[in-house]
Amino acid sequence: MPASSETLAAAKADFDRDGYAVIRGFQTTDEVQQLEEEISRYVRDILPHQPSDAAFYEDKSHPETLFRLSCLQDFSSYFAQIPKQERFVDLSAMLLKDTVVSKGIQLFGKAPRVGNETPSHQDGYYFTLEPNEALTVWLPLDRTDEENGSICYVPGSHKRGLLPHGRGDTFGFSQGLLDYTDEDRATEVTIVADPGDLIVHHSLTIHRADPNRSDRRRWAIGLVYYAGRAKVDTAAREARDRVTKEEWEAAGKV
Ligand SMILES: O=C(O)CCC(=O)C(=O)O
Repeated sequence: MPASSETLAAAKADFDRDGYAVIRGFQTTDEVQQLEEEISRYVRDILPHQPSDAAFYEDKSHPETLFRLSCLQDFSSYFAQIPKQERFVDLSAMLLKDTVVSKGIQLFGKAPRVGNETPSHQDGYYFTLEPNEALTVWLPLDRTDEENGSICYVPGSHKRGLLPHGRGDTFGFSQGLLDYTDEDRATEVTIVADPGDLIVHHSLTIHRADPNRSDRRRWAIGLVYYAGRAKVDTAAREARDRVTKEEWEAAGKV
């Protein structure tokens, strides 16, 4: 069922004030089920023919430790059409007050017991935009809670601008916030969500997630949209790509 105008207005108010919003029951059980089936099909039939950086694992010799499927839109017509769906485009355009450009769709996984932490960061560090106006729509495929690595947000942090990031130890999120303060930790909000819910955050909102300490999987689909007025700062992007590549090479991941 499409979100009501009241729900959308509330999401806009939350997004503007806090830098994130949650819309409960945005997708039906059948839609979530279809996403699940298409991911299974993708992993079974398509992924084996894709470059090695299309998927990342905590331990490559254990496929069940999958934590990222990147650039799904490039390798699958099913996943390519999802970011084009009106409901996601219209929601993103309304939140960013602009036209939006889709920048892809990926899977964020945390496998039971081994799923690593997501260090505190702002997506805008990776996006390198001027102005830094973008968002990520996050669609949980599993219940996410304090035990399996829910996303935690620092409300209002999108108003602080882009903060310094530096090298961390987490492959796939190599750059974390240099100064995640005690106050940030004290004010962070953990989002408990169910499959079908939609979570969305601004590119400057500080967020992080704990490791998965449970026996339950924590998977989510992420869709990124840039505002039409946001332009890529190519020098910053090249510098960021260089840092990432050097780190991956040093870690023996590429
Ligand atoms: O799934 C996660 O743990 C992190 C996702 C994230 O950082 C993002 O969607 O921007």
